[in-house]
This record gives sequence, structure tokens and C-alpha cells, in this order.
Amino acid sequence: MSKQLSLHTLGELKADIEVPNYDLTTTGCGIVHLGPGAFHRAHQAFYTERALAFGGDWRIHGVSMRSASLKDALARQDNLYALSIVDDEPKTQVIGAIGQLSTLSRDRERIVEAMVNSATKIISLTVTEKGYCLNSSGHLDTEHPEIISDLQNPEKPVSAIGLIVQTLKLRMQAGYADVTVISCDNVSDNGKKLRQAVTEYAGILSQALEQWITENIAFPCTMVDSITPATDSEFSSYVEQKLGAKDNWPIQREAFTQWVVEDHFSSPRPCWENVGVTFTHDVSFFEKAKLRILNGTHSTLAYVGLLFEKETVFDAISTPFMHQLISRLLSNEIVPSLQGNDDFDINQYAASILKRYENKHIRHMLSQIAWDGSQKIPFRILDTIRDNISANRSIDLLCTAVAAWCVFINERSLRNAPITDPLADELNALAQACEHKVSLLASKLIGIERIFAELVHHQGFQSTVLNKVEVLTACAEQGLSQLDSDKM
Ligand code: CS2
Repeated sequence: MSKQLSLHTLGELKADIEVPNYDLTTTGCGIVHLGPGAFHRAHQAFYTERALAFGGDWRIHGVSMRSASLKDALARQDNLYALSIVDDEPKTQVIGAIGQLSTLSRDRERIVEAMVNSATKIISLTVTEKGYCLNSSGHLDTEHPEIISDLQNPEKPVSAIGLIVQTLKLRMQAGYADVTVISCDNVSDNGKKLRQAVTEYAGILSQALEQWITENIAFPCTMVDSITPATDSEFSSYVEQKLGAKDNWPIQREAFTQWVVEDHFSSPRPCWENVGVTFTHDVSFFEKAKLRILNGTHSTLAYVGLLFEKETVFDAISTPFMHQLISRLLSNEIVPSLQGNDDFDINQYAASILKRYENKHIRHMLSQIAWDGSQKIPFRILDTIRDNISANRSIDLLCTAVAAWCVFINERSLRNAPITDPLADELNALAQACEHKVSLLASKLIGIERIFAELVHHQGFQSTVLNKVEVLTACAEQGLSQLDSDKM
């Protein structure tokens, strides 16, 4: 059996493995990150690792909101882990940027203390779309069970919003305004949405706190990008062989990575600009382009691909009719919705994304991308539909994506397979009430205002989706060999 990755065995790893080049025993934390999942460890922790080489106490205290599994897995290896680039030129390095790990349900006091500590200058988060607790009109969802609980008991928060506000309240009392709160989630205008949730929540507790936050704390918007498939046992064995040591939870990603950050801070920060992070005064175009081009086509591939029994993004994009479908979706409906920024070559960006999906070294499961559809579809697909409706452009293939999600929900419920989605109970109940009649279910699903907002009243959208549900189910029955994307 190989040795365990740890501070003690760092010097014994195979010679081609890059290891932290700063002093792990003396470098402290300056960032608290909520949600240190695979994406964070492959992306922001990677950039921070590089920035640490320039000095400063900028390691990260990672806070898992619920599960203690990461803390337990990395405790045995001094929070070190391997990051592997899975591409034509593979590379593995050990990341030391995570200095501490905690779990909210177990270590609340310690976490609040760290967030209020004057050494902490950045609070960042990847808590996924649902973690923002916003309703479909962009306001704090005061009926959200976690928000109800936090407002009743603000000193023992369970939501990210409640935790941030409790921290900011204590920082206000201590006079520590020098902190920046950075959303790193795939949500359009993520910083603005986070500020909205935080200030609305704070305002319910105290006007003075809301005012202090509004006047003092920056919430920059960001665009984050790198494809990061989940870790499986095959990948863990690959890393063990690369390192010559066992890692309980290694991470993989493609070579491409991008982080664009709005240059608006209320605190010092690591010198991320030296290590490939782009700082700009306006991130919105980058965010919008990435969400629509990459995430929009990812979700389309996931729901259509699963319907045709494909397992991974690579399998789906290698199927000719799906490749055609995504190319046409991009050129006819998504790219035309993104004009007006001369600094950004949208056609080139769209083409590069197709190449990224064709990376044969990555097994990115469509079932992983299909999670949380009710939260993802609005940002990835519906905003493009809205723009196309107002500009009189086609919404045909975008509606195919929505229709494929409806068929996916029906199929999962029919097979009693779990649906990973915060609205899973409601979606399942609808599918059962419709006795799994797919067209009937689709008409109910696209009537959910919390997801589709005003589109529930848009005749053109409603009838196109219902028509696509029929087309898709007929195509699935015909089998793949006779398909071309024109049918969809
Ligand atoms: C994916 C994203 O799981 C998903 O929904 O679409 O995580 C995607 O891989 C990243 O946004 C790429 O930057």
C-alpha cells in the first residue's frame, strides 16, 4: 500500500509533481470560502496557490455548509490535495492553499470567529444557484425554510446569506469594514444578486446594519470557468500512481481555466492579477456569454443526451446529430443574442467551447450537469429566450432544451430514479399527478412561475416547448441511426 499524502511525505512524491513553493507551516489564512467543493478546489484555490508564491497570508479556510466528508477526508493529509489537469498534456500538482476546513453544522463558532477575524479580508462562496435564496423576481425568498429559520435565530445561521450577515454585523460592531464578499457561482450578475440577498436580509434585522453594509462592503461580480468532473475511484487510482502516494480526495479539471473579476474591492486581496486572473470594470458581458454559450449548451447536451442514453459530454458531442444540434443552437439562437461587445470574439469563443467538449480525456457525466435544472435553466436558457423573443429571433432549439428537461423529469419519476433538485418533491408530485403522461406533465412544468416567471403566459414559448416534447419523444422512439438535428 502506498503512503498517505501529507506534509511529512511531500518530499517523497514522484519527481515531476509540483508542490507548494511557500512555507506551509507559517503561512496563515486571509480568505474564508463557503462551499469548498470540487470547482473551488480546481479553480479559485488553484489561482490562490499561485498567488501565494508572491507572499502574504492568503491561505483559505474552507467552510462546508453541511457535510463533514471533505474535512474528514483531508484531515488525514494536512488539507493537501492533488489537482490533475486531464488534457492532451496531463499534469498533476499538490495544492496547499486550503489551510483549514470546517463544517457549519459542527463548527459554527469557530467559523464565525474566523470570518470576523481582522486577518480575514475576503469571504468568497460557491454555494450554487440555490444557495442565494432568491425568488424569481430577484428578491430574498423570505419563505425559504433556511431564511425563515435564520431570521428567527440569526446567531445560529444555517444559510450562507444568514452566515454572511451575522459575520458582517459582528464586523460592524468591531469596526472591521475591510472585507470583500465575492460570489464565484455561475449566476448572472452574481455579485449584485448576492448583495441584494444580503442587504435585504440585513434590512429585516436592522436598518443600521443594512446601511453599513451598503456603504462599506464591496460585492464584485465574477465570471468563473473550468470544466471540473466529479472524482471517481478510477481517477483516484490514477492520482495515486502519479503521486506515489494516496490522496483521499483528489480533483481533476480540463487545462482551460478563466476567472474574470470586477475590480471593486473593499479590502486588500492576493495578487491574483499576477497569476492569470483578469480584473475589469465590467464583468457582465463575460458572465452572460459564458452562461449562455457554455452552460446553456451543457444543459442542452445533458437533457437531450440522457434521453438518447448517452453518459458523458464526450459521448453526446461525438454523436453527429447532437453535434449538429449544438452547433445550430449556438449559431442561430445563442450567438445572435450576444452582440455588442467589440473586445470579445463570440464566434471564436463558441467554437472553442465545442473543442473543449471534444476532450476525450474527460469523463464529465451528463447526470451531474442535469442536477438542479429548476435553478440552472433560468440563467442558462430562459434569459436567452427572453432576448430572442423581444428581438423577434428564433427560440426553436432553446425550447428543445426546455422540452428535453421536461422529458427528463418524466423519465426519472417514471423509473423512480432520484431527481437532484431543490424542487424535486414538487416535480415528482406533478409527474405522478399527470400519471407520467409527458405532454400533460410538460404543460404543468412550464407553468411553474418560480422557474419560468412571465413566460408561463407567453403563448409562443408554451406552444413551442409542447411541440418539441412531442418531437423529442417521437425521435427517441425512432432510435438514433435515422436522426438528424433538423427534426428537433
Ligand atoms: C456545468 C458546469 O455542472 C454543470 O452544470 O455546466 O459546472 C460547467 O462545467 C462549468 O460552469 C464550466 O465552467
